[in-house]
Amino acid sequence: MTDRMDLRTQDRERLPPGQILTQKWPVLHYGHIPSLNLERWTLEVTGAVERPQSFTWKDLEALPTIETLCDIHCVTRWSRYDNTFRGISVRAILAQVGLRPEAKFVMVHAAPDYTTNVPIEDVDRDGNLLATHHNGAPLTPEHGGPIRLVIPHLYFWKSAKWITGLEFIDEDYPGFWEQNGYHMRGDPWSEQRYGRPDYTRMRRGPRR
Ligand SMILES: Nc1nc2c(c(=O)[nH]1)N[C@H]1C(S)=C(S)[C@@H](COP(=O)(O)O)O[C@H]1N2
Ligand SMILES: [Mo]
Repeated sequence: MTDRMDLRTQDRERLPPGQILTQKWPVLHYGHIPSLNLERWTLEVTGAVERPQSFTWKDLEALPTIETLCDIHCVTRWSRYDNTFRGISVRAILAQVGLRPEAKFVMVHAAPDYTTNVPIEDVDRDGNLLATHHNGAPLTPEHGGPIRLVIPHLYFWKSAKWITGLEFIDEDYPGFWEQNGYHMRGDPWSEQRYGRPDYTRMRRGPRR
């Protein structure tokens, strides 16, 4: 039938190489599900910024909210279409703190003890958000509720659940999965799944 053929043609362009489509939304993370209390939770924005700030939940509520409709792609090969995330625009946070020229990479910090590194160009993009809602409902704890990062154009391990900080750095350092062999950038369209083996030996100094 034409409908089916259309769908297959569409899929070929929509599904990145090596991915398999799923209707469900798998839950994936390392360690336990933390419970973040938004009364006490803060987003620590540190490093190469003009105005480092510890954002409370109230501070973030004053910033613009955006909605992003996107497909998500996990490095373990599942993809899920048509996710509408709603939350605080990452660019609004960047505008608030002011990037310094030496801010070339971001180390994303999350509970419980998760990190992931992302190049600044991949962070400073319109669709990126600190999501609080998915398809109209508050994010459930297993999917990163009450607040997670969403960087839709990269593999989903870069989208840290239970986010607690953005640290702007001048040099790239591997985060949690990157130290364990995952790619430093993670573009699904060019299948940047794994990085160089010697990333596993890279270690960084103390948090600034
Ligand atoms: N804090 C935290 N965030 C995390 C992870 C994690 O272990 N801890 N895992 C990542 C990985 S590998 C994936 S694929 C996605 C999964 O998100 P989901 O469970 O909502 O599908 O979360 C990412 N964010
Ligand atoms: Mo993942």
